[in-house]
Amino acid sequence: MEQSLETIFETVVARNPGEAEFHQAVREVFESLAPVLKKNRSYLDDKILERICEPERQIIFRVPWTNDKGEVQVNRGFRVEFNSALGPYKGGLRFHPSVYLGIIKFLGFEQIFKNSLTGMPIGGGKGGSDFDPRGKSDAEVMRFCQSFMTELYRHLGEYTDVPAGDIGVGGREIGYMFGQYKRITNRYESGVLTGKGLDWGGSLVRTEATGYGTVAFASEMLATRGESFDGKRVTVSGAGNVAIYAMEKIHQLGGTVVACSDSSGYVVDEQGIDVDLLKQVKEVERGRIGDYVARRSGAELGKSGSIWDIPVDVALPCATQNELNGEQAATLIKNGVKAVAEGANMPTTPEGVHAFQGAGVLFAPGKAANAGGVATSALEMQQNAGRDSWSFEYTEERLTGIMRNIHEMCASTADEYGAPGDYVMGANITGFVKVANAMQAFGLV
Ligand code: NDP
Ligand code: 2IT
Repeated sequence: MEQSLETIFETVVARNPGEAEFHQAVREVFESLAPVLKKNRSYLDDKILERICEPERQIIFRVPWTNDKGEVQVNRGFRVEFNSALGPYKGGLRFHPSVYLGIIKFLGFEQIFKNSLTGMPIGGGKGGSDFDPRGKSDAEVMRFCQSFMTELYRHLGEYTDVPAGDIGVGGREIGYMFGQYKRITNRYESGVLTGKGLDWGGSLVRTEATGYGTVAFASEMLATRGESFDGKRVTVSGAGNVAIYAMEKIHQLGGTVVACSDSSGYVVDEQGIDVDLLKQVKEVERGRIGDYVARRSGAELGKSGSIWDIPVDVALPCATQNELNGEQAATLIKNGVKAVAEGANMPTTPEGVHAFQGAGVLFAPGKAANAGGVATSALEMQQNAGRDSWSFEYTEERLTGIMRNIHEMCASTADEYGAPGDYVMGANITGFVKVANAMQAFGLV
């Protein structure tokens, strides 16, 4: 990293001790920015980098609730309102026991640049809790969500801050939170949350959007080398919202997903994952990957070290941060992987990213490849503002157009800055410049 950037980075680390994932996300962006600062020193003079690394507002709060035995439980809630230069804070809520401030800040920081790349009027934010929804009854999840929203509502609004889902937060949780927001505020403010149910202000394609969008981005990358998903073997890690709809789209395009996973292990299914069965196990029954294996002949639980040991043409990490490391990347490369696109946020470690790029593998960073989810959230906000609802076909067309545009911008920016094919640099620079210019236009804020 260039010296001026290294100095600012060291300050960020010192000011935010113990937040390893946040440091990692900041470093990755900074590593792309030297040529931008060379072209435009005013970003340094105006302290844009120092300002962009400091959230506009961070809210940390107590979330008390009672379990089904009547025992009092206490969790911690977070909302980091990172940057509102381009629009209201926008980004998901994550409910997972690993959540702490450093995770929410890394996700919120990524969200600033991702949302900028979508071309939609949305700023960056993220929130969540260390609440673990696994094994909880619907009634417990409801009481938790109501308590969470009882504090959070005062910070939200369709023009202020608009949460959505992320790990552990889907349609059920959004329903409980929207219901509580409506009750407390006495307002039917559809645009305050996205990922809503289709009967009460949700958008068609939002459920599918992140997975479909990731596959759209990967298709665009493959097309630059005259290739497509047709006939390709693919691994998709995870078995949640992003993973399931990535698999569905790959099969529509003629590829075969031979492996997927959850935190209990991975499954290998050489005939191709049966996505309908996986939806039944994961979305309806909230079961484990082993339940899929038990009901699918020919599928087996993976026995070797990791899901990345399986030889494939394309790999889509769609579970969680740092799930694909340098050694695993080397294995994928040895086995002939052609393209990797991040459906999850920051799933590849820096060593993994450098390995793929060094080997000439097409590599799409999450902030570009998984932007289809938040972009479709913005389309949901647009429909809510217009009291309108669009068809599946029209909404998917808009999503595909947005993903093509992001690919095009990342590729052309990488070309312009002398790093053709470097989608990491292309995404970081394109996302950053727009936010930085807006911050400068607003004066010192
Ligand atoms: P879900 O909760 O629907 O699914 C998450 C999946 O990842 C599950 O299979 C889960 O397994 C697995 N997983 C989660 N944490 C871990 C862990 N620590 N170790 C191993 N496996 C884990 O979440 P989503 O599909 O929505 O999110 C997946 C990723 O995509 C996240 O990185 C998220 O930030 C990102 N993302 C999501 C978007 C969205 O619209 N939902 C938009 C853009 C990015 P298990 O059930 O066993 O925990
Ligand atoms: O990481 C992400 O982009 C999301 N979890 C989706 C955010 C949103 O507001 O739809």
